[in-house]
Amino acid sequence: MNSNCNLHRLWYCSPASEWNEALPIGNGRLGAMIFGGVREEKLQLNEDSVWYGGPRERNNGDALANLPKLREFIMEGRLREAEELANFALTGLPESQRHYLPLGDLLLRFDGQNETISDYARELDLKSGVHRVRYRTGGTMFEREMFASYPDQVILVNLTADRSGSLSFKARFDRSHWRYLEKTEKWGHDGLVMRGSAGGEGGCDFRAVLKASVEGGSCRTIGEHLIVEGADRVTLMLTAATTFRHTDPEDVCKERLNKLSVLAYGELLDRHTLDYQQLYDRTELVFPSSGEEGSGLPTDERLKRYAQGEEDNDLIALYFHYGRYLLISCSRPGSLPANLQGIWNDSFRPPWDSKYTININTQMNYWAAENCSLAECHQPLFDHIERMREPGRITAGKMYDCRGFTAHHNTDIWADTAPQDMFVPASFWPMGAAWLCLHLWEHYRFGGDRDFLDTAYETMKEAALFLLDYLIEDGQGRLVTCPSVSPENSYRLPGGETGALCAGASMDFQIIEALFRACISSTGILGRDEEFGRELASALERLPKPQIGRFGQVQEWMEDYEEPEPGHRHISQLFALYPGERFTPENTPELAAASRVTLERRLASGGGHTGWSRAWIINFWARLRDGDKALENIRALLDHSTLPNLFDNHPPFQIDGNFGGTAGVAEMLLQSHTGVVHLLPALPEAWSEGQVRGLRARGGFTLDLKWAGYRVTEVTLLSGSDGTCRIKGPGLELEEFEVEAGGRYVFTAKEESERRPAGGFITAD
Ligand code: FUC
Repeated sequence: MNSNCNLHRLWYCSPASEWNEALPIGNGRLGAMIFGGVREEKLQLNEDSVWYGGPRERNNGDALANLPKLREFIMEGRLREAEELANFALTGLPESQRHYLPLGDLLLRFDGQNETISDYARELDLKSGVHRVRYRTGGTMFEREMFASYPDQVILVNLTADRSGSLSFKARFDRSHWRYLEKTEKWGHDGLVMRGSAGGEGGCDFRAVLKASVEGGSCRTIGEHLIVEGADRVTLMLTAATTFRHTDPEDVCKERLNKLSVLAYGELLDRHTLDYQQLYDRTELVFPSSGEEGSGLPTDERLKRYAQGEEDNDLIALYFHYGRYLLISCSRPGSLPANLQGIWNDSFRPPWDSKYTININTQMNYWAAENCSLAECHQPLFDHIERMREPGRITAGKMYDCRGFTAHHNTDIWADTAPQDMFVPASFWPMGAAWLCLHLWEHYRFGGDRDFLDTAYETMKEAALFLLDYLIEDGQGRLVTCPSVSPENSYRLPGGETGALCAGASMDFQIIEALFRACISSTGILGRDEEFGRELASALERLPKPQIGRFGQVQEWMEDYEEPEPGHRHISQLFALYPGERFTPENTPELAAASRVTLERRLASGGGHTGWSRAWIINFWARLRDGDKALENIRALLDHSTLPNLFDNHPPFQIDGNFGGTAGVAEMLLQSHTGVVHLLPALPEAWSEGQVRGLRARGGFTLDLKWAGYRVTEVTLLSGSDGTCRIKGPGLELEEFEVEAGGRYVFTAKEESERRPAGGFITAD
């Protein structure tokens, strides 16, 4: 194993003793958590479409009739009555959407290996997307290589030993000790099939199929076991499918494995590596080797050291690279989007159903997709938004008598859009679709694909149409959402009544403004629908304006209400700072200053206590150009909210913080939301020198960047389209210049200009 590559490798000196120590592999659709045990290896398996139950129409048929009353209660400040009525009339029927389930486990039992174990190590090599386990026992060195191949849609386990004939083990499937399993049967002398149903009305049937290819020794199947004896080398191929995508998933799995079994392991590995590296290798962050003592230590030790206050910039780079690895592993074209746990879940009743919470969490899962050069991995989210349109139209019409499509704060495998739970602070928020649609717009802004926008615009427009109809006058000429909530916070009225249901939460009009502006820009770019654009523009003028409250903070609601929980984990009123872009230090200095106050207040009252909340805070500080604060919160993320396998810890494990943290690091190094490519906008004191390759900026640009002494020393820009570009950064200010599609532009600092902030750069080509 390569030991000096600690920027791209998680490694440990002992097997995982629990799930949060196991290491993830995945190809978007298939996932496994690998424990690396010696006498028993366990791969806890997932397939993205194994969910309990089928599609349902859950919209509450009493919503519409009660809507006027509900609005009246809210406008009159009768919150208790409003919330009671909302619980009756808006709650989905039934209350909950569907939940995600584990596929099962693959267990390998190595009975003969009872002697002392030495030289144990397990690693996740991010460079190749391969997990390895190695140990010595009885004088023999054993090695396993495991990965999930996207091109071949299989999980591979390759077992070798340095002494011939020494590989013997028994393999079987398990699914919580059979209680949730229909049946495992042998498939010839070298295969097993696990058959089951995910349960619930209309739920999917699933199959997992295993096939062994054995060199030397023997392979046979007895009952539910596959038994290998005295082999030199074994390759296990595993695949799975459900009736979500196939009428006969078993046939699909078997055909796939039969086809692949004629190929050598090396070929399958090469195909995987080629595919994986094409994505992973695009981006790299390197800090100068600072002789940090921790970097040679196993990952869990490093994490502990860092939490105790030691420096370890390489650990931050590793965390950044790992975020990209995780996105590649849980969201690939054709898969479902990354859910609350990406794809990795071992529970039959996972936290929040391991589905899609769309009042921050699913969006955060994709914050690193564009700027970290993984735009393809964004595609499953776009497919899902498309699938939400029809259910979302029904929800919009039936619950609110509105055109367009809407979704509340959750969705599931079936793209359900009706409210989730009977939990007022979260459930009755009709903004989920609108926020998701901004991801379509961002994808266009980064990549510049006009054909994509041509299609995406229709979806964005439908989300905007809903809002045009949903907005009501507040009595002062303003257009407000009602009912709504500011996710998932509550407020206190001057009379003392506390509630969450409201009219015109700040986040709502920030999202609406962003969506309407995106639609208006799109009509210009596409040259169509100008009339609709004008309609949106006039509605925009009537939206409430952001307000600054009595503490100097950005108001979360239209009134400066008292907050019963000032350290709340959601910081929705700063949507316009990030991921929105309406608040910037340059264009809205007062609102930027008020954003700072808002953050400080949240943090002073215990905010940032969940992983994703902390990750959001990193991005906020980056947008406020405060690198030291951003880094302070990266430390807090790794210290309080990161598990031994570097998974984000809500607690429990929830993957959003990994992606939010990764996006935050990128946001510290490059920003492009103001129309300028801004290099090193939030560089902390501890990062005086470094280099990053393959970050993307809006406008179709990809950048490589080196800096030293806190100043940009070299920047290479690749342009994906014809147009113009402006770049600025410490020690660098470039006037707008013309770029061509495919053009590569290099700017290097002149030796003597190192202390000069502007103009000291020459164009190399
Ligand atoms: C939102 C958050 C919770 C959690 C859940 C999945 O409701 O407020 O903290 O992340 O989603």
